[in-house]
Amino acid sequence: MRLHHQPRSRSTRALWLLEELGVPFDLTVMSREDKQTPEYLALHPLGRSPVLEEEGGPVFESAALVLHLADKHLDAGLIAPLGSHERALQYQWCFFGMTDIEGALMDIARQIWKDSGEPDADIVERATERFVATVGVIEAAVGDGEYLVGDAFSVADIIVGSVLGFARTGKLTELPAGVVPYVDRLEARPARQRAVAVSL
Ligand SMILES: N[C@@H](CCC(=O)N[C@@H](CS)C(=O)NCC(=O)O)C(=O)O
Repeated sequence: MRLHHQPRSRSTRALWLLEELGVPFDLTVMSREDKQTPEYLALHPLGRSPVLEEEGGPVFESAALVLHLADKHLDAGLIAPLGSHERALQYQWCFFGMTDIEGALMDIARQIWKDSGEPDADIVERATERFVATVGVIEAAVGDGEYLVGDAFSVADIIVGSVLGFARTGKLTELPAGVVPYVDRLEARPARQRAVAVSL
């Protein structure tokens, strides 16, 4: 099994999960340019990171990889039993993270990181409002606990934590104060730190 990883990209999520599992894997560390080679485009037709190469062939989409790898190692306890309510909640937060939260952040990023012209302030303001509303939902769900689902760290925290972390590392918008302890707790995990330490 080989993970194709570009540092500081969404593939860090999959690498974080692998580090949490502590299973053996091969790692290819790529630059942005490496993703446009014919060899890599054969693995991901749009040249994006991550890609996981496994026995049956390549798989892409960071959240799919996180869920799939956790499924392959159920004994690690990072994903709840199939069909359980906890598993449903983990899916809920993973999809919420990948669509509502990341969608709002990407709208901001597309304005702030524009190649030319000024960011559209209305788009940034509306997307920021959407982001803050989604963060309120996460804050309420974590409440006085430490994690999103039950009292255990899971795939839901990897996806939501990495998306919220992107607001900070991408300097997109201030993280609302109430969610900072949750994000800090996740980012302090040794597995996460090992994943972000990988560079080209
Ligand atoms: N929804 C996909 C998005 C993948 C994606 O867009 N990855 C970015 C890096 S974060 C990428 O490779 N963009 C193309 C590029 O950098 O040239 C996922 O979560 O895996």
